[in-house]
Amino acid sequence: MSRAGFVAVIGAPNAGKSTLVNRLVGSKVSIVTQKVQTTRFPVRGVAIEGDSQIVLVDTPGIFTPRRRLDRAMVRSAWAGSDDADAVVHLVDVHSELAVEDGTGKAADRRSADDVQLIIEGLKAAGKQVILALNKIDGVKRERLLAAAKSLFDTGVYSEAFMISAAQGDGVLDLKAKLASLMPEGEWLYPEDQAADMPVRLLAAEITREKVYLRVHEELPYSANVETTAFEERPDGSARIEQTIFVERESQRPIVLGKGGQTVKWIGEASRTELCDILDRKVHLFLTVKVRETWADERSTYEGLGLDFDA
Ligand SMILES: Nc1nc2c(ncn2[C@@H]2O[C@H](COP(=O)(O)OP(=O)(O)OP(=O)(O)O)[C@@H](O)[C@H]2O)c(=O)[nH]1
Ligand SMILES: [Mg+2]
Repeated sequence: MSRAGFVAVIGAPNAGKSTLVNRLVGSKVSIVTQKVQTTRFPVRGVAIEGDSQIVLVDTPGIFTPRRRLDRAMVRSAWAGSDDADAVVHLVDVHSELAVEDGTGKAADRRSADDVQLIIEGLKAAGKQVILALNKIDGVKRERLLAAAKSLFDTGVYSEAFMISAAQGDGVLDLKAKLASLMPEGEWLYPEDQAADMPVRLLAAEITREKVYLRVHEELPYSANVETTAFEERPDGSARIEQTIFVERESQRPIVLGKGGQTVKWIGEASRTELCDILDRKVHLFLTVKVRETWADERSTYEGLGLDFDA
């Protein structure tokens, strides 16, 4: 009998959720950067293990929201976990241990606080989920066990795994467990389908990833990418037009770079990856615009499938 179901991967921003989903699926379905709050809306990826089809739902990080977009992202992450057959709470063990040692930076402390916020949320919901300690690479085993124990003692976890999403350690064990938790039933996607995102949105995500990779220091948080035109050309190539929106006039020159060099790099990196993913020649045209209110416009949320009024 075949099995199929949904697994939500939740966690603090930057825990490695998207990295894990990509690893489980075996191809890139969700963008990854070193910046917190990279994933903005639930992203599905499909993994297969024996007779089981596991639809992974990569979710935005859960944190204390301040702005409208934060609220919508966090709401969508919790909603993703409500609808799932199993939930994995991914925790960045580096940050947990750094905070314990007193060597943690502000980002580590924020991460540890967000982990507590999630544990409180799980308690309130009366939920038990799977704990996965991530980024075990370079951490001593005794320390991992101690970190796992203190989290496990909160009572919100049914079991614990130790993994490195980036390097793959422990991921197959986790995958086997998830497969066994899927309810019996017909597969939800064709066997050869790994991702489920409209192509215009996918193209925008790839470019947003390159923006973050290139200018994450200078651009705190606030860029959006929209695909404004996607045209299949008679020669089989695709012509894509996109706009990168920033919130401040001062951010435009950052994204453009000297003589347009930065945006050129972003366009070239995105185009190369899009050629690969779409398996065709791609012509990509980028424009950088200032739109102070993009994060407060209903259309932005509709485009991402997020709740404007969350
Ligand atoms: N050392 C180490 N780094 C990792 C591991 N997994 C992920 N990372 C890194 O952690 C950073 C964040 O990874 P993401 O997968 O984007 O994290 P996320 O949880 O999806 O982040 P948000 O979408 O912002 O919530 C990236 O720089 C990854 O390369 C791991 O197992 N070990
Ligand atoms: Mg992510």
